[in-house]
Amino acid sequence: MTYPLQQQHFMKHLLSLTLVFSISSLEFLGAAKPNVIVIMADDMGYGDLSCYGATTFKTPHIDKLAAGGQRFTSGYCSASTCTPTRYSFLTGTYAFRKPGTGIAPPNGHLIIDESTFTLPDLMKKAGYQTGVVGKWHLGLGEKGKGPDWNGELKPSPREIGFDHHFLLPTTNDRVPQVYVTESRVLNLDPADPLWVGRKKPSPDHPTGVTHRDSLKMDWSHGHNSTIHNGISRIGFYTGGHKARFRDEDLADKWVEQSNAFIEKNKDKPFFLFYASHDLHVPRIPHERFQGVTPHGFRADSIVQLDWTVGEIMKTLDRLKLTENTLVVFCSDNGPVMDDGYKDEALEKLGSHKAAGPYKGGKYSIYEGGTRTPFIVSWKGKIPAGTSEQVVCTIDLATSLATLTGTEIPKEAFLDSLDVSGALLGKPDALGRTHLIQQDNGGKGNHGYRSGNWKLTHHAKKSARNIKVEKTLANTKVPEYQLYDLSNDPGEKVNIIKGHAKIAAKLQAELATAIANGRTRK
Ligand code: NG6
Ligand code: CA
Repeated sequence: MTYPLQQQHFMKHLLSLTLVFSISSLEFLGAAKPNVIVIMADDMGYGDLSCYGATTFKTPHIDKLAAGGQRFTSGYCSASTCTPTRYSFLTGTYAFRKPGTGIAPPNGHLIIDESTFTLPDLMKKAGYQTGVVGKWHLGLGEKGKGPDWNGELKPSPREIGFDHHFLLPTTNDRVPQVYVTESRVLNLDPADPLWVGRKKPSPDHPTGVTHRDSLKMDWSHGHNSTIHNGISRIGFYTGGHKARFRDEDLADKWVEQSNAFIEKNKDKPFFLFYASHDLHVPRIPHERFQGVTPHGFRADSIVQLDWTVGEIMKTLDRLKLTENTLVVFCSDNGPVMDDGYKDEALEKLGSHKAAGPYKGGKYSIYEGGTRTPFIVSWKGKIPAGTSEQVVCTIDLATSLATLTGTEIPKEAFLDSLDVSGALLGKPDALGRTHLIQQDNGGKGNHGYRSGNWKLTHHAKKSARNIKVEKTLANTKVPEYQLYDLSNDPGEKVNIIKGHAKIAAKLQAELATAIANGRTRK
């Protein structure tokens, strides 16, 4: 069949248009699958970075991320302790929905069921290589059994979506001080098996109580069991001497391992969860960072963490991946000063405000417990600016699904909302309209932010509990309180009496969100 000349021209034009379109959609697809690195600090408060108002020390590398990307002023983690925030970050579901997701003990089993569709599962489905480096604290091994320290640690992150892991099993104030990689303890000598337990293994076993004078950092509460590297910990262990690390070397190891993962996967899309241990106790930064701030090891550890971020960014630059990598910086809960060791965090605090203008910190449902630094950077793709949109670590799951064009099963990511537009700094894109904040969980304490209203609910039985609300030491807290964050970000004046209708509406919304079992439609 022959066509008139004009029509032939038109068809040629159409053909080249289609070609251009498919090339640009390929480019778009490429850009829609950037590498993703989530850097999660441990126990970092809203005011703990110079880009969030700290003035007595500098965090230039994280500041640079913030200056080139979106810096959120209402960025949250979902809980004010570590395990529930990490649980909800990886599962997209509020941790209070699943009992047993509070702070994990040394011998705790993996608390994420193998059948759960997780964020790393999503990223794998989207064609990514997935890895986690750093602090785990979500348990290892089967329920009822816990970790088999001398054998295969199964299930491990591998069974819930991570192709690769290089981890500190819990937190470093808990035993044991060994690395776990490829579901095993690294460098374990079978002739010197590792034993971990809750009871003193022998009457002469040295502890933080019996050998307190020998400690290089004294404990203040708890943390007085087995001694390793001059520091007594939570829990007991023996053996595994060749596998043990020095606290001072953790940050260097995270950099080495993160860089190795990036380098190995530089030609494929990758998802890296870099879970730093800084600035959790025991705060033992490397010797070269000790004393670099006026605040003792707590802020020295922040500067160390900042250095690790700089090293990872350097690697991205060297491999020319910066423009194809989305980097999120966040924290797992708000700040704490004395968390069990006498490291002078409080004595040397000076004018530094770790929680910024917010009330409470770690263990709290006030803003200071969960409103934390939150930065999203992607060179050339995300505009620089400050965003007031409400976003939460729990939202990364669904937002990354949108970003990578990947479908989420209906029964997954029950509370993870799509805030991808806000994360990318798109003009007029909205974040969340509501957020539930929890403490360590299980006790029924919740914060509920809806717009600029903030309702706090302290369950009756915990309203006098020092452990739940350390800052409230033995003062009675009203079961419900209401704050207007637009006028009173520091939650100073409880206005529930004059605003009964609003309080009742928020109370009902909170109760419904809990009862419904999900908040993602
Ligand atoms: C608490 C520990 C605290 C810290 C916390 C977990 C005591 C007295 N306190 O039980 O030191 O380890 O658990 O912190 O033992 S988190 O950031 O991992 O949630
Ligand atoms: Ca933490």
